[in-house]
Amino acid sequence: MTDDSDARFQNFQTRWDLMRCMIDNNLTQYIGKLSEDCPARLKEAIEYSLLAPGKRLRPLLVMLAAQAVGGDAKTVVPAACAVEMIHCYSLIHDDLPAMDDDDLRRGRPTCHKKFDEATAILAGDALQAMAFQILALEVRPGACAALACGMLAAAAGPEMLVGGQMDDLLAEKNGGDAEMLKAIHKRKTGAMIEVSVQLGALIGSGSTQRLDSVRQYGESIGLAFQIVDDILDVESSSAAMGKKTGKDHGKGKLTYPGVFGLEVSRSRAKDLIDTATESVSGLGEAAQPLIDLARFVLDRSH
Ligand code: GRG
Repeated sequence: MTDDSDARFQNFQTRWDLMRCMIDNNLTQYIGKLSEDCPARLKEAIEYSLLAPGKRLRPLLVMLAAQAVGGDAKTVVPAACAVEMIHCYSLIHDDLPAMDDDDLRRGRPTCHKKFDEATAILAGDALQAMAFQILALEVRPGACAALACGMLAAAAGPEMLVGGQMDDLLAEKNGGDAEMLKAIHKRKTGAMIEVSVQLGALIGSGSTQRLDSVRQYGESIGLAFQIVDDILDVESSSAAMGKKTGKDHGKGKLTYPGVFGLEVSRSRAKDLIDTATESVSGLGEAAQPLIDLARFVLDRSH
């Protein structure tokens, strides 16, 4: 890296840390607002999983996309929290014995290990409902809130996140080809990343006009993120990732390195990051943090 890009990356890291802090404070407040009607054990499980040290990549995307279209990142914090809640619910449910059966998440015992399976299922269910409540009540104007709810529901629903997860589980048993692999990645991982930037652009600009300018970016980094995740599962350690690694191959999971090999996977991830970068270059300086984030997705080690 040159001195200039080094300094820019430092700035980007600082901006990410500040935004992560803002998100964590708001997530803490949402949990704090739950009344005594929410059983203490459920609240504890929600707090345990939601405030665990995740990267907060999707909330960051919501906030940076808002800024890229000329909006104020603070106005999209509720939507950023809603997206993190859906993401967190999906991780809790994915870790259950009926799905990926994992013991470790974000460097800690998974929710069902710390509590029990029923509590983990309910914590995930609760987080999903909380996300839509926040969008419906805190995004203004009401028409924008309705559109945001519809977009998040579509990304998290049976055709995208849930459908991608279903096909992922089926492919473990029945196998699949390159087309199936891409369709799983697009829905299981890509959809939530794509909707994050779209919500940021929608709520940040107050209109649907800028959605297309960030949609291609979201789609490209969503796919790149999953390819890099597959590569890290082969190359990284559990300590660095905060979750068990090296298990995709053993479980017969359909992965990019498994289908295309590591070399092709690395080169495909790089091409996608280049496409993401080009797709927002027309937005000018305001989109530079999105470009820096795309670089992080490619070079990340966890
Ligand atoms: C249960 C409906 C349902 C869906 C589960 C999220 C998911 C779908 C599966 C998790 C397994 C996995 C490896 C998914 C692909 C990549 C991914 C989403 C990784 C986790 O996201 P990060 O790295 O996690 O952003 P943190 O903890 O940093 O938030």
